[in-house]
Amino acid sequence: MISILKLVLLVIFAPFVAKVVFDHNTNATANREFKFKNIASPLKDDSAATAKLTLIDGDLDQSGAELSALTDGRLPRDEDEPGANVFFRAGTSGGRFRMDFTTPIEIIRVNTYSWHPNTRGPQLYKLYAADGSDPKFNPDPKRGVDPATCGWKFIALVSTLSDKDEEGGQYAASVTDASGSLGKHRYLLFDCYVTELHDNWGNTFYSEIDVLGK
Ligand SMILES: [Ca+2]
Repeated sequence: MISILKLVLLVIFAPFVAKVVFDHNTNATANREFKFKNIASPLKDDSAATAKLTLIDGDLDQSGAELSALTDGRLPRDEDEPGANVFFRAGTSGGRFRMDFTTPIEIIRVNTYSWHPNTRGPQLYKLYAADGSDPKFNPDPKRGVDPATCGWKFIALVSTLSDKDEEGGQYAASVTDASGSLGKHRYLLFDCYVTELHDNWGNTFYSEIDVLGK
């Protein structure tokens, strides 16, 4: 009896921990279809396709694409195609952007795809979500403001970085939850970081973001 109660309490009060997995195609195996061994290729008609993207902080690189390229279902055709990827300006330390579904939706999965032959291939970002109902909700928290203090829920730290030298290629990261749902949210916040500080080329070439709703 006691153990059942304990279990129930554990389930009720268990901290929310999302599951993050990622897949990597080396430069030799990268392909135009973004076909991976364990993660599905990008979709055209997912919930992100009709979402509105807004820059919150940081500067996008002028040689890169507009934020809308992240959700248009179109993929870069080459390993170094700036105009088909979204990335923060060279020499800066990333930034933040928001995805708005207009109305709360049950989110099952968030997939992010990137492609570059070296240090701008891997991904490093924090993912937050919000339904917008918190009276303290700030839709535009700039760097220096912890989104968790203004109505956002921290979902996951996504890092595809490894100790191996081989950094370039295609990456797919996938965020899910063991319960089957990441929750009901209207907004996602992507807080993007550079993958290295050795030079000015650490901002990821993000190619596509897919959001699977219920
Ligand atoms: Ca898509």
